[in-house]
Amino acid sequence: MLKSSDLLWMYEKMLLLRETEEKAVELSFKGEIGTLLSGSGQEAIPVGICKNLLPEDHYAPSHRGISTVLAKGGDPKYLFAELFGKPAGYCKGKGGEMHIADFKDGMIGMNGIVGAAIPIATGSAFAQKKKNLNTVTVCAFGDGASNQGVFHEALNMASIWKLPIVYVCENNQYAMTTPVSYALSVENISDRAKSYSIPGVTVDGNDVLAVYEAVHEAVERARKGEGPTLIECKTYRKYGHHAGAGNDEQMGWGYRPKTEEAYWKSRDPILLFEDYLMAKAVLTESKIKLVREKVKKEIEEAVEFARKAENPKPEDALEDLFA
Ligand SMILES: Cc1ncc(C[n+]2csc(CCOP(=O)(O)OP(=O)(O)O)c2C)c(N)n1
Repeated sequence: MLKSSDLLWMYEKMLLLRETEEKAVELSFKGEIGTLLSGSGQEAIPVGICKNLLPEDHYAPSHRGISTVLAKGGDPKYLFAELFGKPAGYCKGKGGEMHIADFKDGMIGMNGIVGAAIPIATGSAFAQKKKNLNTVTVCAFGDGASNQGVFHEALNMASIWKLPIVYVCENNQYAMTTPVSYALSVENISDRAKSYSIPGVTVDGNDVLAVYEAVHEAVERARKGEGPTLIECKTYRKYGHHAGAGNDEQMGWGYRPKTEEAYWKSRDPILLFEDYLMAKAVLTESKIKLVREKVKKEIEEAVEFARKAENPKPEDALEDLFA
């Protein structure tokens, strides 16, 4: 049972993630950072996931949503430093927006190759089981990634070995410009769980509490040694495939019906949660204002930290390389 303090933690985290995504889009338009794949609009998923995780649990987010690092306990200062390509960043500025890892917080890494995090996360769960750690790994990926071969191989292996892993599909309805309705052989991505004899569930990915509850059950199952679960979260990305400079509109890609965009805009996960918390008297108008201001300030300070951080040295360019 979640307490008011838990609900407020989730609300503030969602705002922190949103503010980060929106700030990154703004910086990209200004040319201060490069183009990015934004997870704005999908915040309920990483927050619903991470509320269930301990610091020592592992989380492998998808390539979309730089801000997911913050849900697992990351610091916006080092995140923005990474986006600015500065040595103070999580990966010394060499990972950039799609390859952030923060092992200290159990963030085992984003991945620019669609689906590639799925076997990596499965390996993490295998190690956790072999070492009897009683920890779990959560792996998030898109609908497109669930059509990759590694998805099927990994789920099969995780099932036969009863690995402590939760697969979370962030079904935002499109893989670049391909609608999921075209690319999927089954009605729901969670239907695929049947083939691997594991539980599969579809939830409203814009409802942070629905995500939290589904992941809660799956994490408990994993900790008890009962193996993996596949959770599909139906959601929508606020922007096109690319956000900021070089976005889909600038590329001339128009593929999402305006009525569809308007429908999902009306189901913004933060506003839905705000309405719920107001109805439960956990939030008030004045508290909302305070939290929003606090989060904005934290992000402004993080951006300032990143701007002022030392630039990389040319002689360090070849460090950290291996082949
Ligand atoms: C193996 C591979 N193929 C193609 C790409 C190009 N690509 C980058 S993101 C993307 C779409 C991925 O869609 P999905 O898995 O649904 O995630 P979403 O971006 O919608 O969150 C593609 C095809 C890639 N990065 N890696």
